[in-house]
Amino acid sequence: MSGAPIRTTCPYCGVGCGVLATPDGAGGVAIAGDPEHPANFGRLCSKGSALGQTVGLDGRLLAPRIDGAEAGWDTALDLIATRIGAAIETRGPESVAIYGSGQMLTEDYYVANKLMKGFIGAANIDTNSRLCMASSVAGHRRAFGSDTVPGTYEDLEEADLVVLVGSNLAWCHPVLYQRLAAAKAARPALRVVTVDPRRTATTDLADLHLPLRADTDVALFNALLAEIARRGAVDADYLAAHVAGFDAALDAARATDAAVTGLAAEDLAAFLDLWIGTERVVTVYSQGVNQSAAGTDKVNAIINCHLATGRIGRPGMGPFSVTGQPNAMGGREVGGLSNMLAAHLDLENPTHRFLVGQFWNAPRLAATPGLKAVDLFRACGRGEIEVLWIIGTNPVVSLPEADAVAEAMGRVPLVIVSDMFATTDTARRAHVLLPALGWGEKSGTVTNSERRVSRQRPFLPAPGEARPDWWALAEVGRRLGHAEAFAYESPAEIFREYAALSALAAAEGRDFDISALVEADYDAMPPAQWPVGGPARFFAGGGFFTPDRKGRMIAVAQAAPEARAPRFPFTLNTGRVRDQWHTMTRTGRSSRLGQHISEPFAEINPEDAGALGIGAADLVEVTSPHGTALLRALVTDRVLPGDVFVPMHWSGEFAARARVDALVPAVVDPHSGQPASKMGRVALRRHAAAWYGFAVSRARPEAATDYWALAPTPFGWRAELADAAAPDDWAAFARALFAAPEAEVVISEDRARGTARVALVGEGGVIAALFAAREPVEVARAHIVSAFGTEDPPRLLAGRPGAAQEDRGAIVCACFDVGVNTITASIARGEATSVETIGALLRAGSNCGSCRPELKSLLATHAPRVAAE
Ligand SMILES: Nc1nc2c(c(=O)[nH]1)N[C@H]1C(S)=C(S)[C@@H](COP(=O)(O)OP(=O)(O)OC[C@H]3O[C@@H](n4cnc5c(=O)[nH]c(N)nc54)[C@H](O)[C@@H]3O)O[C@H]1N2
Ligand SMILES: Nc1nc2c(c(=O)[nH]1)N[C@H]1C(S)=C(S)[C@@H](COP(=O)(O)OP(=O)(O)OC[C@H]3O[C@@H](n4cnc5c(=O)[nH]c(N)nc54)[C@H](O)[C@@H]3O)O[C@H]1N2
Ligand code: SF4
Ligand SMILES: [Mo]
Repeated sequence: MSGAPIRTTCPYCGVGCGVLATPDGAGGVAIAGDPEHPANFGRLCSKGSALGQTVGLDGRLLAPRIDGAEAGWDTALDLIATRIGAAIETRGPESVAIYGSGQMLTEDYYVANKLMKGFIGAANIDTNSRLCMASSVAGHRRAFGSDTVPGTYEDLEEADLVVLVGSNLAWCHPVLYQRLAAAKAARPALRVVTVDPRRTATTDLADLHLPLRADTDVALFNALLAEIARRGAVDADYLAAHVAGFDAALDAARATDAAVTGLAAEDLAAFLDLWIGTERVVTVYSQGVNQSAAGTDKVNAIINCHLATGRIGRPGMGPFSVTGQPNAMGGREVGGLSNMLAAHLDLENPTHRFLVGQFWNAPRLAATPGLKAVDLFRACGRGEIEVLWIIGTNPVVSLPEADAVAEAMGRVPLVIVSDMFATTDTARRAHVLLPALGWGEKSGTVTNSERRVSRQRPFLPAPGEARPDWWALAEVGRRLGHAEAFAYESPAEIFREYAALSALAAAEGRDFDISALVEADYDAMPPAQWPVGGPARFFAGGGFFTPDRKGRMIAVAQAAPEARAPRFPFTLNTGRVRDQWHTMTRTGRSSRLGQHISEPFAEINPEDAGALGIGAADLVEVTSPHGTALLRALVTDRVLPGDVFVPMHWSGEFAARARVDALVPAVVDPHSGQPASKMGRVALRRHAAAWYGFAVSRARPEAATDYWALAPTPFGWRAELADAAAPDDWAAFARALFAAPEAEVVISEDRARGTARVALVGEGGVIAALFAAREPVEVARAHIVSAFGTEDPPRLLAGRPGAAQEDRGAIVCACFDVGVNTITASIARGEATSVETIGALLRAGSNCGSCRPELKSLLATHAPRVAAE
């Protein structure tokens, strides 16, 4: 397969960018943005641009395994079906559970949902979207009567004010951010406000940043609603015709004191003026809103303001929940959550149940909602689940109280994991491993944040025995005796069945309708926004999906701030970095992406760091009642005093103790069941190690030190290390670390100063190098990474570039490998004076543009002082 580019869709974030993939015929692929896709019009971010680096077969699971031994598909599927059958027989259908993912394609999801809810007969299927979108779903359903996203991406460009609440759009939805940045550049009157306790890369675009105290968003938007009413800014006609619940919502809003937000009075006033005074306003929200015990209330507090002003469903106006995963939206549509049926039909609604049951010809359609993710794993821990099938998600890393989750899995007699890799923290705990097709191999559809259904098309052959998830699910369905219901031969057949079901849903007055696609040529199907053939936006003229067709304002109260427990005085905020995707099973393999941030870290305010004696580059132990993590301290005033921010990405595959969800308590929102992933309570302590190290190697090091973190480089690996006791014999230590007992050793050691530099030489030159010291090691890491493999041992061990070379520093631009030192030097010389000149001179930021916010902040901090100053 090589030649013409294949049109497909990016497998990362919910922006859902179109990708042109041109296979080279040797397993590789050239990647470009699809200029015709309406989500990105040709743009891609750093992760999308690096997709070619993540499709290799290195480390792939290529055959089913039972208890660690390779097995044929038949054996594995027979075993699964037999055990599910027996579980249903002996302990009832509720003893079987599926835990899926917004990274499954719609067709996979449809079959999983049908199998579980229709044929196994319990609704114990939930997905990682519970950790992600559940509060938005619950908020939408309360306000709109359905899980409807009213607006489109164009609204961000057409608005006069875009408010980003709990959203780091620059790093998490980079192409949407770029569309917004471009719109603002073209029309500077467009205002941007960020609402986030942290200053992020996104804040650079903002005219106003509101660093509110964690979890006080309800108070902020209640203050806005009260002020809307006070200034007479309500849309009385819209309210009278289309909205119920105004009075109660306003009473609740008036009872709230905005002081808990901790915002400066003038910032709050500026925000109220801007929002109330700007008709075209879009309020975008993401995990700072959803991932909270008050997530659903936050969503409704925001929607209330849009309903009260009638600013919804018109160009440039409306609340806008951006989705995280490539198919978070598709999963919601297809009934991936344990309390929904397919096609936005409700599990609680007897008419809807009847329709779906009849359509599927299902022998025992589930009658009650199933367990939500956190409860599902608690049930595992209580020994109530016999068979657990995990598909496309890594709960041992991503669920709160993650150590308890790992333990709970140990109580399940049969754990099946479908993944592309056998080495994930979750896969390592499976009894049966099923090899799944990955991006580029699998075929189906995904829906993005603006309700646009796009095709993921295959351009690589299925490797080994890997199969699509829908196929494995359907095979189990057939083996359970439902041959006809699961007789699918292709994703196209599944999609057609689903599209036909959506016609029934639409006839019932539901919003979701893709029935126009029943006859579509599946392979050629262009991106289509739903309702297909209908208007692009919802609710400008009312028409909500409630019994009286009115939208609902909901009375929401700000919870009183929790007293800080003296033992755990810090608030643990968690989230994402630019170049990693979740638990790093794919992006963790890309050397391009691994160089932006190569280590797990904790952002700590300088005030707190000072009080605790934590210096820059120290290691810090973060402890909660549930677990501990060991991380690099990043001392920065980007976080408020009392807060600490830790990325969610680093797993047991890439670091010793950095799974932050081991620390996060399993507190959930009462309406949505979504965990409060950003508001744990922790203690911080400086970790004193006897030595620290930096290493590069060809093969993956076998680190067993207290602290280690690994990242790939173009020639192998880089590692950060630290331990409580320094080895007596560095040469022996290095040989063990790099599993090279025979290697020749070049060493330079200063016992008095406690430094050691070791190079191991094997076949073809240097195979590894270690730099150790009593303090966090100061060597030019980017230089060592690029010199490794080309320099002789003494020059490599010198640890810094020769006079003729420069040390690029940490990589900022992943596309062209441009380091921070190169950029700041050019700025300091007065050559690079803008993001554009940096692009022209150094190329940085001129391809995908994901680093442009960072370039902007470098320009702000490194611009040369004018002599007269
Ligand atoms: N690079 C990258 N991009 C991704 C992903 C990835 O793994 N990597 N994952 C995708 C997925 S699945 C998702 S869900 C999205 C998530 O996208 P985002 O929600 O934008 O990302 P997060 O970093 O989780 O959190 C956003 C912000 O919420 C802030 N926050 C924390 N507490 C509060 C609060 O109480 N109030 C407010 N207002 N803000 C708060 C945090 O400081 C953080 O900056 O990203 C998607 N895109
Ligand atoms: N503390 C904290 N925790 C969080 C969050 C947070 O902000 N803070 N965010 C939460 C959110 S929003 C999310 S979405 C979750 C994400 O958390 P996870 O879903 O656990 O993260 P991923 O790394 O995306 O895991 C996906 C797995 O599926 C595999 N995979 C990818 N595609 C396929 C496929 O087609 N088929 C199969 N069978 N496998 C596939 C990948 O190799 C990987 O192992 O984390 C949540 N956890
Ligand atoms: S913004 Fe980046 S990660 Fe998201 S879909 Fe587009 S290319 Fe993929
Ligand atoms: Mo997510």
